[in-house]
Amino acid sequence: MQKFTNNASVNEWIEDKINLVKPDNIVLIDGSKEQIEALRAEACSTGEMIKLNQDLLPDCYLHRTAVNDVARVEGRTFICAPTKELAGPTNNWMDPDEAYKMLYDIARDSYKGRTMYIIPYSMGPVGSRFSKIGFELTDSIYVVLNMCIMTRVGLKVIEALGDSNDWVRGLHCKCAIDEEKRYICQFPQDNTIISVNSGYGGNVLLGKKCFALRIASYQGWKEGWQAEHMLILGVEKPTGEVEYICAAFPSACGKTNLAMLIPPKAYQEKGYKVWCVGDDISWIRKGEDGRLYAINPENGFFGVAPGTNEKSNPNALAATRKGTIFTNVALNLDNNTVWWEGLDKNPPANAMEWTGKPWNGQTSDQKGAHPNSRFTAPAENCPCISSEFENPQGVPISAFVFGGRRAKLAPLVYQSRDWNHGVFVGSIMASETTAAASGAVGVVRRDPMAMLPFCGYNMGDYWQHWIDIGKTLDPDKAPKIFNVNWFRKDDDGNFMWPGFGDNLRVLEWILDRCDGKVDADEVPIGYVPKAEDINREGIEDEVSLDSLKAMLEVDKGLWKTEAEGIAEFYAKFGDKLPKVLADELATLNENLK
Ligand code: GTP
Ligand code: SPV
Ligand code: MN
Repeated sequence: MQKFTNNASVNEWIEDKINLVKPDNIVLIDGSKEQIEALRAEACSTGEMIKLNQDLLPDCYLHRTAVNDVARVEGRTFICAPTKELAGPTNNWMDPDEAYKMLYDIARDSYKGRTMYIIPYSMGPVGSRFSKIGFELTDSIYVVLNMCIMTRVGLKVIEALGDSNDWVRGLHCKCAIDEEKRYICQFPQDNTIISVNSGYGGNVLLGKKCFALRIASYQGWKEGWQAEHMLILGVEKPTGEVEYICAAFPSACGKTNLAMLIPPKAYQEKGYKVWCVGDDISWIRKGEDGRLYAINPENGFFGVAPGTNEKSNPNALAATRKGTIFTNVALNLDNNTVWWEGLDKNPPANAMEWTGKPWNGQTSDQKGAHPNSRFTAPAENCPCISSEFENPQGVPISAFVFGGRRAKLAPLVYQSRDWNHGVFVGSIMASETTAAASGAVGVVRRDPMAMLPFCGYNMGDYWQHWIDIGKTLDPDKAPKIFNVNWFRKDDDGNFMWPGFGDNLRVLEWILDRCDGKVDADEVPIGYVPKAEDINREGIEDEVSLDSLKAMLEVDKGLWKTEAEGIAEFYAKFGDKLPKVLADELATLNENLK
């Protein structure tokens, strides 16, 4: 047997997969600059990547995926647990034995004429008690280079693993990018992920959604911690004190933007700052002082490109100016840089759109960048990266915030009455779908805790896990739980709230509630702010007090209809629905009478 590492379980598994996929060459990724540079050059020589203008965008590259392979495929994502009930009603399920057989048949011999890259990676700072290790085998240089940005890769990871068997096995095979044979399968009981026939981000960067959410959520359930689809940000107050918030919004609903927000002028002048710890995933555990602590298991940002600009998110834009891989954006042929809708008002006239066809920047029916085009940028590039980003202990969380896209119904912000009611608030989240997953866009669907596509076990058990964690927390130390909606629209279809940096005005209210500094009105769904308590300094003209009142309104009629939808959704869970949540729904109905 070949010795790729000093770990027998690793060597044995890799050997087994080599015999299955039959690569021509095998390369262990050591994370060195030299190796990365050689792989970039190789990818450029085959056309897999395009080297961009190195004066304007040093170490930046463009990659185009197949046109049928531009987003996560939820319909082809499976939780392969021993029983269907373990996966629950919101996941696709396949019997593990059948799944392995089907996947091995697809993967067999698929590396012939190709190279196998072995990627040892850590989710979380190497050596932190929060962190977990994985190995991804892939035949894609694009995957290797993205993993080197998104995770901690290299020999130090192998060293940290030692002879432990606690690591996640990941096999990725590009095969022929056949969408009919595309499968993203998680085997939580086996710590295993197999992904075939895709070359797109969330389907193939196995450390991200497959491991850090689907597998890790299952591990957290078994081991007493949580893996959540949450950003982590720190709000630094004028006193210098920093308070941390975790927020869960569905895909393409504003996590990256909130995590990196620039305070409005009035706040900057007072000395407010916002620090980004993470923009997509949180791993959360109780600390010795009884508070909940969170780390960001990732090492970079796989962010939505369209709409990112100097005004909406200058920090994200700055993060993409070096060492970044762009996927499915437009190429400006005049200066060999990239462009996407919403970057600026000057689409390049001499360009190629995201599929590589010539584009003059004008055609209104054709986009330059795909709506789910992305950048993969190193976290260390971000001007507002938190000094705690590498802290192996994580940061203490003061508030959990849930949210989504709701044109109507959900107020700008409301607070839950207590922990269990907060779990209810998360469980009833619903949001309009986005381009982050293939399928219809703009359809409202239930997306509990923004985890619908990412929960690796029965969502009923997941809710119970939230409730159980709450039982272990002293109410004074438990994060307070809120819900926000930046996307409420007026009758003309315009967003009512300016959003982006101005969202800090809402975070200030949230933190003041955590610190017991501000009052609130009790309404049927929880507590809402008094409109006067949301600071409008600097936006008085844009957002009138009446408009703010309208955004905070709770329409009992609409909520009664919503409660019916919740009951219907809950019914799918049968006796897996925690009694606490059934009781909370009954209370909501009572309050709406
Ligand atoms: P994933 O990476 O898919 O998990 O998404 P994300 O939650 O990080 O989403 P992101 O921050 O990239 O936001 C995606 C879209 O939401 C972009 O089109 C933004 O312009 C838009 N957006 C973000 N914040 C706001 C806001 O406060 N108001 C409005 N109206 N739009 C916003
Ligand atoms: C999401 O869809 O929530 C993402 C992008 O963050 S992906 O990694 O493709 O899942
Ligand atoms: Mn995400």
